[in-house]
Amino acid sequence: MAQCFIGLGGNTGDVLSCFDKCLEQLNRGVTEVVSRSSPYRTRPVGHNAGSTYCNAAAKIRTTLDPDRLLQLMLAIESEHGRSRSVRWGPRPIDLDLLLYDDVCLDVLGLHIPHRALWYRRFVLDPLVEIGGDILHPEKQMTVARLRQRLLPRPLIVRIAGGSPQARKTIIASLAAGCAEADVAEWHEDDDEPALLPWLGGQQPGDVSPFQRLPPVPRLDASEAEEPAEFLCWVVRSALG
Ligand code: PH2
Ligand code: MG
Ligand code: MG
Repeated sequence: MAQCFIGLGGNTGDVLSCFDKCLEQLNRGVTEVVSRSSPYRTRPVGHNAGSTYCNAAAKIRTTLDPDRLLQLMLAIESEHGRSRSVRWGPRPIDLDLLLYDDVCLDVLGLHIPHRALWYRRFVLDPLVEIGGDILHPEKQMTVARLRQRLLPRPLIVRIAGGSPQARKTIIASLAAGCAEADVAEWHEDDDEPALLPWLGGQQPGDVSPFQRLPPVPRLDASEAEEPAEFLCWVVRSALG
């Protein structure tokens, strides 16, 4: 039996009763719900995100492999009216596979642990309630510690990689959009920031400089279509 954690979120309709129904459906046959967090009202993240969200987390046990479990979760989501027309749009239910034992998997459509779990307060707050001592297998930190490192204000954000001009632009736009964050360029001898977004840039044949940054708090923004916008939502999700 694998031990997994899933994140639940939603902001349309009767979200709490939808959580109940989804968890009932996940508590049958090959999957068992072991515990669940209380619901949290959270600030919507994303410019299409709509009104206040409700988020929660659940611990489950299953004999399904990660792919099958994800298929089951997607089937339950669509049964409850989830459509995927607007990225980050309002939704009755979003079920995210956060952790599956200590599996690290990065294939098309399936990223375990969930890529954003380590810096999103709307994921970490409920997760810590039911599994604070669980170790994030990639970051090698407990989820309680991952959450705690986001609490000091201002939130320290340092920008690495990219051109000096790209860094300048990003810093200005983050400083304007996120008042509770202290955003500046990264210098190697700085104290560890809360978030260290990397804007890309690689010498041919070199080990990626990104790989040389510490696993926490590095964050690869080099493939974002709109890095300034992407990072603005990242920082807001870390502020909570
Ligand atoms: N999920 C999103 C986008 N924005 N905001 C909050 N507060 N909670 C969420 O679960 C959430 C969100 C996309 O999955
Ligand atoms: Mg999802
Ligand atoms: Mg989600």
